[in-house]
Parts: sequence; structure tokens; C-alpha cells
Amino acid sequence: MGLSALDFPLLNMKKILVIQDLSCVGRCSLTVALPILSAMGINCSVLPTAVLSTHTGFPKPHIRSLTEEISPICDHLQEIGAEFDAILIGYLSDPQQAEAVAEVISTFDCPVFLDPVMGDRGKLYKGITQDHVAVLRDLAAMADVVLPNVTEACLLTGLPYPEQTDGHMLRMMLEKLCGRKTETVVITGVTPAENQVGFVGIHREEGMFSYHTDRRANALHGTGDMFSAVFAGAYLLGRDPMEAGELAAKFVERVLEHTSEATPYGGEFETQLPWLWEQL
Ligand code: PXL
Repeated sequence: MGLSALDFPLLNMKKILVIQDLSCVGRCSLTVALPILSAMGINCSVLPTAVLSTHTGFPKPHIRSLTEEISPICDHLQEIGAEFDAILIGYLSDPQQAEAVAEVISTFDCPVFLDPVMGDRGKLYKGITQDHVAVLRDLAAMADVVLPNVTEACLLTGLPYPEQTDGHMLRMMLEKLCGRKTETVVITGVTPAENQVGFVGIHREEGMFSYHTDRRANALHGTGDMFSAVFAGAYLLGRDPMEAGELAAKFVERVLEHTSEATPYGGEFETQLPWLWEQL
């Protein structure tokens, strides 16, 4: 008899620690990762890197970095004996946070998923500096799974951003990013043809894999964060990287399809959570 998601509470529920910002308005980061991972039957704990009134796609957000809070929070979690099956890292609000985040990684000995949030469509997000790029390169080398978009893969590998991705360049980036610690890399937002979009990935033992579909709409804010949350959740529930990527890509496609208007408020993922639950 197959297991359904309803059986998870009876088994050993998976636990993940998500480290990224809390943007009060504008779906992204924790406000998408937390509901998505909960809907997948995963116990999601959070470590906010910053509080922002909105994500940086809105004009002039109020930003409070929580860099100083990361170590004391980590110490207390260690004191109470907290354990996690995985850590998912997303947006850091300043490069100084990387050191504290590296300390969290070494405290909780578990697989690390890194979405190196820095930019999209060839441009850095507001406030992301070259120092930020440099520390994320170091952090990427400490992660088991790295989930950049094409822009971020170029920044991590030092290659120029291409308007149209080509297979040779993607393979080069995947091989460069797959390292001693990093066993899986998935580059999202690849465009094998003008009206196509998808991902390419590499697993150290199993080699390359890819997925693409017709491009339905332009990207929306927060869809990268949705992809990484679904991907990490599915991987944690035992899916292989290709299956995890396909589920994450299909979830994002559904969000794009069901979002009435492209605004900085982001993709209307809430209505797609029941579908996600049914896939598990
Ligand atoms: O979705 C990526 C992201 C996450 N967090 C913040 C952002 C962005 C992209 O702009 O500004 C605060």
C-alpha cells in the first residue's frame, strides 16, 4: 500500500531550518518557503536574516539586518538540542551574514541547500554588491545542493550573462559549481529556445538532467524562492534531483498560470498548495 502525505505525522516528520529574510509585504523568501514546506508535511523552522517592509522590488523598503542575531539564535537552538534534516539558505541582506550562516552550517550537521539569491535577468538585485557575490561563492562551496538561476550561476562562476543560454556554457557552469562538497547543482530559468524555459542540473554520480516546457508568462517576483522551497522539500522526502526539479518547475508553472496580474506582490501560489500536497 502506498503512503500518502497524510501518513507523515505518524512517521518521523522531516525537519528543515530555512535561513532567509522576512519581507512583510510581497511574496518571497520566508513568506513563501514556510507555507510551501508546511504544505509538504515538513516541519519548517526559520532563522530570519533580515526584516524588510517589502522585498527590494518595491521602492525604498525599510530594512533591518539581523546579522547580529544569527549567532545568539544559533547558540540557543544548539543549547536546546534542536536538530534538522536539512538547512535551506536564501536571501542574505548583507555580505557580513555569510560568516554567521557558515557557523550555523557547521553547528547543525545536515545537508545544506543554497539558493544564492543575488539577481535575475542579468542584473543584480538592489543592494547586492560585489562583496556579496564573493561571499556567496564561498558559501556555495559549502553547500550540498546549489540552486542558482542563470544570472546567479554566471556570477558564481565569473562567466558573462548570455541573453540565450547554450548547452556548452550551461555544462561548463554546472561542472564548475559541482565540487568536493556540492553533489547537486540545478540552474533555473534556462531558455533552450525563445519560447521555452526550464532547468538543467547535474548530480555528481548520476550526471546531467534537464527539463523544459513552453514559456507561459514572464517571471514573477518570488518564483525562484518557490522553486527552491519545493525542490528542497521534495528532495528531503526522498525524490531524486530530477523529480524534485520537475515538481518544483511544475509548481512554479501553475503559479504563473493562476496569477491574475504580474505585480511586485508576487505569484499567487496559495491556491496551488492543495495541488502540491496531492503530488506527495
Ligand atoms: O526573491 C528574491 C528576494 C528575496 N528577498 C528579498 C528580495 C528578493 C528579490 O528581489 O528583495 C528581500
